[in-house]
Amino acid sequence: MNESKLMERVRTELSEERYLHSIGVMETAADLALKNGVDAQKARVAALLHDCAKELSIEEMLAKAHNHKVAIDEVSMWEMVLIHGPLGAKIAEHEYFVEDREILDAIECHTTGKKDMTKLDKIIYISDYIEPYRDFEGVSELRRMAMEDLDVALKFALDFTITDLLNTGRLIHPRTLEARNYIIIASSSLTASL
Ligand code: DGI
Ligand code: FE
Ligand code: FE
Repeated sequence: MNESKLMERVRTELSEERYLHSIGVMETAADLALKNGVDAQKARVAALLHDCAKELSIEEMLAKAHNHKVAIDEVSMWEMVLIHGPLGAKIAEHEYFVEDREILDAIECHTTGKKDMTKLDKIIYISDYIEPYRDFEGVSELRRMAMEDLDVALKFALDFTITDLLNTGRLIHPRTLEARNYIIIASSSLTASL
């Protein structure tokens, strides 16, 4: 499917608000891709589809997860919002016919992150946080960081998520912790080797 077909389809499947969010992520991700030497077209497709599973009902989500053999771990069982990343990747593959593994992987990990994220994974995670419609305290600072250094922005965003999860008493998914630990270790070994 070409980009305008994808946009048309996403528009009919998602609410107006979620569609506008996805377009916002798409523009931000394309910008960050160009700045970081990443294929902007891949970033646009991953961004456009990243939340394609977000508005399914719980019943639909569980049925599709079952059909596509998406394993639901214990934390995701309690925090079902976490399913829309891995399930979204399957829907992008089977319902939007995306074949590119890098795009599917970026959709898959866009909510929690994971260890050893690619530049495209980081761009989608961060763009989801800073797209123009997002409004929270700290968003301008995060936007500035993202324009300068993806890893610094990613660490800030993960800290922000984890702090919020702690403050609201929610479960922290192991992949969220792995993403943060890994980015700190990778950044410091980078500095140490200089
Ligand atoms: O789908 P979006 O709203 O655009 O953004 P998203 O995919 O980043 O999802 C954000 C939600 O995911 C937000 O409510 C926090 C939640 N989240 C992210 N990591 C974790 C988490 N929730 C739990 N319980 N544990 C996590 O580790
Ligand atoms: Fe999402
Ligand atoms: Fe999103």
